[in-house]
Amino acid sequence: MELWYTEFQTSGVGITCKTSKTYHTEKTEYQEMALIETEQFGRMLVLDGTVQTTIEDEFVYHEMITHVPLFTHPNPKKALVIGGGDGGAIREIIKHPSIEKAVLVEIDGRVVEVCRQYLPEISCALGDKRVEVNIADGIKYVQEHKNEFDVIIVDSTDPVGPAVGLFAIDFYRSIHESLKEDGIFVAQTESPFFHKELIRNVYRDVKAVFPIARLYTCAIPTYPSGYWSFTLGSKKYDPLKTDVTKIPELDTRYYSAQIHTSAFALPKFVAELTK
Ligand code: AG3
Repeated sequence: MELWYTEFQTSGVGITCKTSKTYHTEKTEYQEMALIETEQFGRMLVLDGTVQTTIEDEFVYHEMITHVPLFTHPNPKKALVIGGGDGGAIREIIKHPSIEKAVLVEIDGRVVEVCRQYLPEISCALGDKRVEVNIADGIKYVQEHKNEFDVIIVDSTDPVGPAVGLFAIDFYRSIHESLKEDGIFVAQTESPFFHKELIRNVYRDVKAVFPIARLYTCAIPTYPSGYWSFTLGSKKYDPLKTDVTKIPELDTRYYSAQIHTSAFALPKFVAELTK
């Protein structure tokens, strides 16, 4: 018998993957979690019915949420990831030799534990000596850590349930205070096809808090519509002014010096969301 898993991305669209194994299911204190084997994308982490990451396409998201801000900053030493319990963003951050400390603040400790067990390719850097893992509320954490980070990355789930507060202007204000005077912030901000209002609102709020706000996109097949966005807020450095000739060759498969700039070239219907 064939077994297929569907995420209903909107009331009228879903993505369906053939699965061969369920490694783990659990109802944690915060959400429902499943770790399954899919034929097309390999092992897949699902939280509250939404695909979070898969072995085959995770590199796109994790490279794009990290290297764009980290190469926009001339010398990032201390980075914070809020959410991102799978460890993929942390793995990319520690590829930067200037990084002295990478802090992960994930609210659900079970996500970290299950990803350590079943997704070692993604979670592999969580034990690195430059990495600190905190199981805590990211909103409180930034309120309690002022003027501390060069880069803050918000690697959240969709803006429902535990992540709602991570898409709010008050949170962006706290992030602004938690960054040093030349710090940079990036958040994942959903699909330009399916979540236009959200992108518009986040961009407007980030622009109200940071002198520089930018939207960039990439292709991620397992996320709604396959086309994804990130919103960046910066106190000083503009990613469009990065001297990309200075970006060294990194061990990446999506991000490159050329992509650093081209990711900000938006189709007209997406650029519209920033006006
Ligand atoms: N966090 C963003 C996942 C959003 C996907 N949404 C959905 N499938 N409806 C990814 C976590 C990876 N570190």
